[in-house]
Amino acid sequence: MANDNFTPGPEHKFTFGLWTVGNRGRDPFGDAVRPTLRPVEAVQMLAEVGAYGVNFHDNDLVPIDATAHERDRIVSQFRQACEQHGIVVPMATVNLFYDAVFRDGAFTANDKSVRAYALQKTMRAMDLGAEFGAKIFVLWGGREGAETDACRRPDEAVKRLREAINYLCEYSLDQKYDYKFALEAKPNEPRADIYMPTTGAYLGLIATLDHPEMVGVNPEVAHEHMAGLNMTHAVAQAWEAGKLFHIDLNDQVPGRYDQDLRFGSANPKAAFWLVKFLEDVGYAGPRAFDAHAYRTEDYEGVKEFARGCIRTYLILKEKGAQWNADPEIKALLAEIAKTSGDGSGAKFSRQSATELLSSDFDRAGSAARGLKYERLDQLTIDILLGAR
Ligand code: GCO
Ligand code: MN
Ligand code: MN
Repeated sequence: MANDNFTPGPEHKFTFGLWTVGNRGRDPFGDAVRPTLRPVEAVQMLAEVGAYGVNFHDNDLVPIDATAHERDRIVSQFRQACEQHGIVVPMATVNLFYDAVFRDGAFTANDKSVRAYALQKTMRAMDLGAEFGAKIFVLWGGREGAETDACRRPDEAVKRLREAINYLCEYSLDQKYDYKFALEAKPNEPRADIYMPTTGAYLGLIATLDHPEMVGVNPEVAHEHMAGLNMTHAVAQAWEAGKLFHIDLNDQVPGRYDQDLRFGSANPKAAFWLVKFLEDVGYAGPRAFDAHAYRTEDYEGVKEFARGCIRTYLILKEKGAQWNADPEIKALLAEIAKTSGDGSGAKFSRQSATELLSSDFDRAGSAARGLKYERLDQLTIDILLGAR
């Protein structure tokens, strides 16, 4: 491979949340290790590393207790920074997890005044995102869960969640914001259990909403890996359903705390299949990195981290193109294609069922044939390790 020019462009739509490069390394065992990075400084840094856009929670930009006057000043400074550095805001979201008021959940909390406040806060966050032209609104229900199921019947939580999303869809329509909502699942952390633990669970909920066409998903690598699942399969199901409205890229070793590692740094092979899938199908939405730098880093290290996310994506994209063009891989895929058919034979009719029922199959012959997936996978590894 001659090309070492992995330069990001606007066509790649690489974005970072303010909370990602602005993460100060605080964890349950230790305090911040990096000074505060102001939103305007984050925008400058993102431009420097080649990002296309920035995403934010309402309170990443505007403190929860800001006055209207402060809000306006912050918004105008931030807008200026975005314009100056050519950074766009494709996605906005709302923080429904940090403040103590959300300790029992937001849309699913037992206290109806908390549920109403969560709606109000989200509508205001939608107003804020719309001011910056955001068309995607992510909802991550980090606190929508439980430590003990004594607190409420879980089906009541599902009903409350549905009601809230329906309300917010109507608000978006009423305000002509043209938002697409992207629901982000996570199995646990910060709650012991979160109600919508996987992307698949949200896909099930979406079908029951008043405006399913306005709502899709925001799968995150780390969240599917925390549940021990295959991220690419979750993404593929969402894509096939027309529901892949956004994606959060990072990395995570299963069975650990929420690590938010640099994209592709823990499971490069899984990251490869994911990037290859997104590129093969032509996913055109933002590629959002929702990760943060190691706690060992200063802001130079944070830039290394951000550049690394982008670089790994672009390397894997090139590896995917190499995989698709590899003559031996192509020959193996052609062999698979010989017996795979196009699926149309499976359409039911009385006649096709009669024919199928009276068919003879070479069961033993089919079962005896080696499928050569070992060779196919080793070729993949050779490509990934640079031996091909
Ligand atoms: C997490 C989540 C968040 C959300 C963000 C957007 O595990 O903390 O991934 O980073 O993506 O809050 O709503
Ligand atoms: Mn996460
Ligand atoms: Mn996320």
